[in-house]
Amino acid sequence: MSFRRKLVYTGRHFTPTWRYLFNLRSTLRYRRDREQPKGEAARIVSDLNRDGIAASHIDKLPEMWELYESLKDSVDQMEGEWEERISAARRETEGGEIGAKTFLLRLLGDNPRLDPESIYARIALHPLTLQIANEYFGMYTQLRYYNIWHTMTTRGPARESQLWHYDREDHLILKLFIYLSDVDESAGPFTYAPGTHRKGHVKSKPDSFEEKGVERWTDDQMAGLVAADKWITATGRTGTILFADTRGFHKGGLARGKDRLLYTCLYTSPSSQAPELFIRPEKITGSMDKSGKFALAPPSKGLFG
Ligand SMILES: O=C(O)CCC(=O)C(=O)O
Repeated sequence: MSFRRKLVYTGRHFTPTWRYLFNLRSTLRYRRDREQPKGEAARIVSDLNRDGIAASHIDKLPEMWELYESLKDSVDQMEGEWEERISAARRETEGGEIGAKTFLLRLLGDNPRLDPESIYARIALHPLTLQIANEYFGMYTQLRYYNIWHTMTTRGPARESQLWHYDREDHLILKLFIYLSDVDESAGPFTYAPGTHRKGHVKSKPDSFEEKGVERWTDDQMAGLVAADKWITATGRTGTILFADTRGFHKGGLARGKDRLLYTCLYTSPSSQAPELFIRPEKITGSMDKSGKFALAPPSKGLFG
């Protein structure tokens, strides 16, 4: 890495420069417009700030009931239409190249077309989900992808994101997961080491190993950093809503007994290097509030995003 790239990388990951150099505009605008979250949303933000993860349930967020019902209907229909493809993918789950994540099927494809009117975008851009994301970041955030994940059962050893790791695309990285199936221990629940996010109190990194050039941690290595009885294993019934800052240590998707179905989307700061995983239409149309427009603005290319 050249000296200049190293400097920019450090700036993007050092809180003051990340906020006041790379994301100044979205920080100041958010501070001017901010409305304090209340009730369940405030509780979610507070848990996120402390632990890096917060769980809720759709039953507690009535503002989102209608969208959630539409989401379930769309995904049920898709699962029906995809039956043969799911069976074919199931035969390929074991082995395969590291990186191919053969245990995971993305029902919207790897790069869905960004459609702000689709149920998948409307969930991510809902004023409540965006309020939680923006309040956690303290700035207007951007949406980088959404998808439906069908995680299939596997028998082989844990690999890729089934092993402990952390994401690196930004200083804070917020993922929303909405469970569309009951997720118990046998369905590969998302698992998190609380306090390991950038706002958290755990600042060190245990010894790691490499999986095809990517840094990973075994359970034993992770237990050396955060005791195993403190890990948050996000089991939950259908309708469970999970927000997690995946800059903290996490793993998931090691389903031994039954499949897992969920909706997910990703929010980052405008200056994040995370690639957008959807294909943008030439013009973005649709009725969106200010947070929604910010969330769909093209990623910032330089400073002061
Ligand atoms: O499938 C899971 O639960 C883990 C997901 C994960 O590692 C991620 O979204 O970064």
